[in-house]
Amino acid sequence: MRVLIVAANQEHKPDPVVPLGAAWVAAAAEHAGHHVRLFDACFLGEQSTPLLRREVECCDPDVVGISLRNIDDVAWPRAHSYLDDYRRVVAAVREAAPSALVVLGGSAFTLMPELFLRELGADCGVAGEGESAFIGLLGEFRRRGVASLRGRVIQGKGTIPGLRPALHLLDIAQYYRRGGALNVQTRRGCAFQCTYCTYPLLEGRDSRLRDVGPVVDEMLRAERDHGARHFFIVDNTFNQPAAHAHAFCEELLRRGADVHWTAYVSPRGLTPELLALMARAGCSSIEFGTDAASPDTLKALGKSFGVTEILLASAWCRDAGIRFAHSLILGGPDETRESMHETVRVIESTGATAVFGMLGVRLYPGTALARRAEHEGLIAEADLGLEPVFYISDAVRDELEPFARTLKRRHANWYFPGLEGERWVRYWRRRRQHGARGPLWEWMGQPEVLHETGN
Ligand code: B12
Repeated sequence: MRVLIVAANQEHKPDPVVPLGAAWVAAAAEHAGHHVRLFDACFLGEQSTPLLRREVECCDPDVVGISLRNIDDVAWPRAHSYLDDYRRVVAAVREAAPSALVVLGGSAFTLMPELFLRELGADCGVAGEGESAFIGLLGEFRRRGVASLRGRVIQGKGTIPGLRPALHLLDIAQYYRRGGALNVQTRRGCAFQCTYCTYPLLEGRDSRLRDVGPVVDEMLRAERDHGARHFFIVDNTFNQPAAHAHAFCEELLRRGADVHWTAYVSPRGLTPELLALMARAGCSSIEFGTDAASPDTLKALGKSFGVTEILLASAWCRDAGIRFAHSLILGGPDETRESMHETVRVIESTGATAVFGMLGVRLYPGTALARRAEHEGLIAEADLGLEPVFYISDAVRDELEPFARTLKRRHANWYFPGLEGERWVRYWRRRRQHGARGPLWEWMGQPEVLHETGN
């Protein structure tokens, strides 16, 4: 069959990111013998809708799979929703190919599948891991047509051994030039119990590891074909299980890979030995999903580590020469003025290269925090819709934004997505044009950067 995969994401903040999920699903369909094309909206701006319409008209697909990555940017108090973009995508597809089967998938879709199906008027969708499920769905469509699929949400589970993301269908060179890194996945699954977090809902709780050989092959192939030497490891937690992280680093060293990479790391179970090994294997920076650094808020967020681990992990990064960022959630459950100040004091003391501050917590159905919000009378879990609703502790509601603005003035390397204008974007774009690679926050604290961005 003729299959068109549409990667609908157009967000460029903090960087344009390769639509890896769409590329995996496209690879699965190719592997099953279908004729596959991939339409990527990322760099097309306002032209994307007419171009998509033309693409659909000309390739006349039997099935159009649309990958929805983000629902919104989670950036209180100025959260931006991507829903209108998605409406335009589906409308263009429907107009140009009225009889094609329209299938939704991706992380945004997985979080609220029924709502997306209804809101966008698609035929059906795959929630979760897409590869095997999408092929199964194509088979069913071929055998029985649309009737048995209409309105269905299929729970995806399982990938195809040996499959590689279909990067040849994407403009990888442009992603590397404008995004500064390519992305790679070494494992799926999250067993942590953070009360607000969607990762177990998206990826499942059980850990599925890729063989490290093919992962490193993928990186070296990107280097050979596109000169790419900077990578972002998209694993929700790179160092769980630690043995896999060790194996990945050993493989990079064994193959003599001369690459730089960034990963999400948890302070939980981290050791100075692993950090030193990561540094030798090219890890240049780490993002910690720290969230808070006061015992009460860490507990309310269900974090699996304490303040001591945060301080140790930071000190070990400094020793290993790895730049590191702490990502914080201020104003979430059980937050008080005291706990907020405590978090800030601890994080200031870590000497982090950068700090990202999210304000309040976006609520998702299926999380412990959504149940708590219902219990507290904020909103019924069933009423959580596509427009973002944030949990903000009453004790700090009024002072949250002014406090964050004070922090932003005090620290030029603290970044609050909900409070930023276009200053950093302009600066980052300039750096990329001059060939800067890797995450741009790696430079955030440096004097010349502060000067240039007008802090
Ligand atoms: C790594 C990551 C990042 C990195 C990306 C780095 C990089 N170079 O790639 C960084 C830090 C830059 C980042 C930024 C942002 N992120 Co982010 N990120 C993630 C994370 C942890 C993994 C994404 C990933 O690559 N997964 C691996 C791929 C292979 O999986 P996948 O895309 O889900 O695809 C699978 C399935 O979804 C499905 N599928 C996908 N497409 C399709 C299509 C069809 C037809 C089918 C059938 C199936 C299917 O099959 C695929 C393979 O199994 C997810 C959370 C998570 N655990 O998924 C959040 C996540 C995607 N991010 C999210 C958000 C909000 C953002 C930001 C907007 C935050 C911000 N304000 O800055 C930005 C947007 C950036 C952008 N340009 O779009 C949200 C999106 C949901 C939401 N609330 O809207 C997520 C889900 C986290 C969350 N809060 O729940 N992110």
